[in-house]
Amino acid sequence: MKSLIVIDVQNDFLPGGALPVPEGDQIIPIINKLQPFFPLVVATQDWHPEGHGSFATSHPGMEEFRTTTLAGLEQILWPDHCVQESPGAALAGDLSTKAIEAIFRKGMDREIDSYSGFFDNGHKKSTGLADYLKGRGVTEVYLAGLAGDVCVAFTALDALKEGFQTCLIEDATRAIGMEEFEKIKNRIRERGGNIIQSKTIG
Ligand code: VGL
Ligand code: ZN
Repeated sequence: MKSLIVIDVQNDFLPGGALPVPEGDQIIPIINKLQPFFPLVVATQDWHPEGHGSFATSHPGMEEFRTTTLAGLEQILWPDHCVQESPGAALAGDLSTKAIEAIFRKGMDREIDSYSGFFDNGHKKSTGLADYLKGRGVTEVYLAGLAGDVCVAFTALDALKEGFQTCLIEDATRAIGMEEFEKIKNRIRERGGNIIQSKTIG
């Protein structure tokens, strides 16, 4: 049984948002069209408290997009984004949500970032997504959303670790950094994942 996981399709990641992914809005009609082909659709939502440790503004003197250490891990410092209950944290208005059965939130711990929909970046705390999918009989996951090189890719790598057959739908994602995206797509392939196009689904 297969599931579509829609990752972080939130206003702050769209053009005009706080942490815009170039062309991020272009994936929304594709994701809407894909949903009817899946017996289960779930979503994730980046959901940070104000003053989250991944925000550059939480590190006086540090600039956005520079790297520091958080919870002992390398951490890119982002603009403030997806603050809990802010309009930027809401799912994109054009995203069809009728078929989304559950939404898994992440990034709520100030002290550690959470790119994957399954675990925080230190792999300490689970969101429950893997158990939920397994409980629903899912064996294959298809990934779409934002950003391709960050949360979508980290979710793909964790899905493989959790034993799911994993397909990243390339035209249903956009990346922040194109070089990073190429590298991490190769890592996903090396670990047994597939990079596919939406036209092959249905
Ligand atoms: C994301 C950077 C920071 C994402 C979330 O959803 O890809 N990227 N937080
Ligand atoms: Zn975030």
